Amino acid sequence: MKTQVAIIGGGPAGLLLSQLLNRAGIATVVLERRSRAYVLSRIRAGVLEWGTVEMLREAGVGARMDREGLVHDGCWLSRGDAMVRVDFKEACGRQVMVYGQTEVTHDLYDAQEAIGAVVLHGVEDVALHDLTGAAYVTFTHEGQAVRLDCDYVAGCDGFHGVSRGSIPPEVRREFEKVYPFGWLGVLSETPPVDHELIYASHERGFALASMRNPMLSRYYVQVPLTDRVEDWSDAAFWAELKLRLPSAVAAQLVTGPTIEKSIAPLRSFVSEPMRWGRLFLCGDAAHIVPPTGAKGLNLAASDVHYLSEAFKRAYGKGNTGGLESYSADALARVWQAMRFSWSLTMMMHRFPEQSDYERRMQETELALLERSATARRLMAEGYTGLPF
Ligand code: FAS
Ligand code: PHB
Repeated sequence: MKTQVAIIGGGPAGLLLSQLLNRAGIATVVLERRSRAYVLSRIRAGVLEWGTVEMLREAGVGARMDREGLVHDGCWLSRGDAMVRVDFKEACGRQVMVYGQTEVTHDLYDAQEAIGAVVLHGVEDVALHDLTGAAYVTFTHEGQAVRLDCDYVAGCDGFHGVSRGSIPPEVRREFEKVYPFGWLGVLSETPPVDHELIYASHERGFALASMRNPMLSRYYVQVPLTDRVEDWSDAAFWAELKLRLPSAVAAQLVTGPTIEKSIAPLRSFVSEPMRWGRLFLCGDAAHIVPPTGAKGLNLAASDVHYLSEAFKRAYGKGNTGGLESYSADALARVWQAMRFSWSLTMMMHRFPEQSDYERRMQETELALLERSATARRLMAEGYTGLPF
């Protein structure tokens, strides 16, 4: 096989890149290990920065999002019964869209099918070759060994993919912080407890009240890393969530059977550079953020913004400047999102070893948000996403 850009991974990053490049007349082949159904079964992000919203519209996949998505002007942060609202629109003139990653991926798959993009599922043994020369990819598909010659490779295969590891260890520099807790998340077909998100810090630990639509709620509670999903009955989850939400909010909580329950560990991770020869890393293949700042999916879109623009310049105008500066351009925005996600995680969670002084600092951070329009603006800019 031969193509212009080989894309490893059919998650949000790979599919969005494929959609944008094909609409610009650039040929791609997407190689995805799992089935489409498996990819769509994963419950992940829920909040889109406005830059991501505009990219999806530009990619021709914004129609259902605009019909079914929920535009939010702000969110709440609480500590015990104290609540502070951050009004994004008032603070920085921007909003966010609540629309699940599952739906985004669904829309991307449908759009890719409609334009006849090449997306291969059930691909195995992907290997990247000669990345500083005439790059090519080998893989197995439907029992056949295949070689795919290409001009470039986009590594969109997530944290556990093969792309990052194809960059020699002596070239790579990795930065990591692992948090001493995870998030237990549930989906329930119940009305959300509030029409906006509530990030709750509490002596017992962090909790988050989110949603997917007016009859589908998404809730999380911070749990020790040793906890397993089977340790948590629905009743235990609802009881713990109520203890951590402000009491006036907890009194409004509509509980019900959970239809999904999972535990995700929290880490901050960046691998530099995001380019090596003809390989360009995008999304979770290059970086991981704790979900506190709702940045994971949005950073994947951010990388795709820079890389798709760079490919368009290279193929359209013969100008490879964007490809040369891709790693620096993408990382500048990645590190800003890393800082935001890390700072919100440090502010809102209960750390096992933290001192009374550190807990006071957390309380004071929240009090500063209440007192200072400047602090709220910084929070609003970080949450709604800095301009590309
Ligand atoms: P993805 O991991 O989504 O996609 C990579 C794709 O590559 C996968 O489909 C995989 O099957 C495929 N692949 C891997 N190895 C391959 C190989 N060798 N060959 C071929 N294909 C291969 N973000 C938020 O903003 N908010 C959240 O609440 C949130 N919750 C999360 C919960 C969990 C459990 C996880 C794991 C992540 C969560 N995230 C969240 C982050 C998540 O949304 C990612 O940022 C987002 O999926 C990134 O998209 P991609 O970079 O496309 O990576
Ligand atoms: C979600 O709805 O899944 C969600 C929302 C905001 C976050 C994390 C997860 O910060």
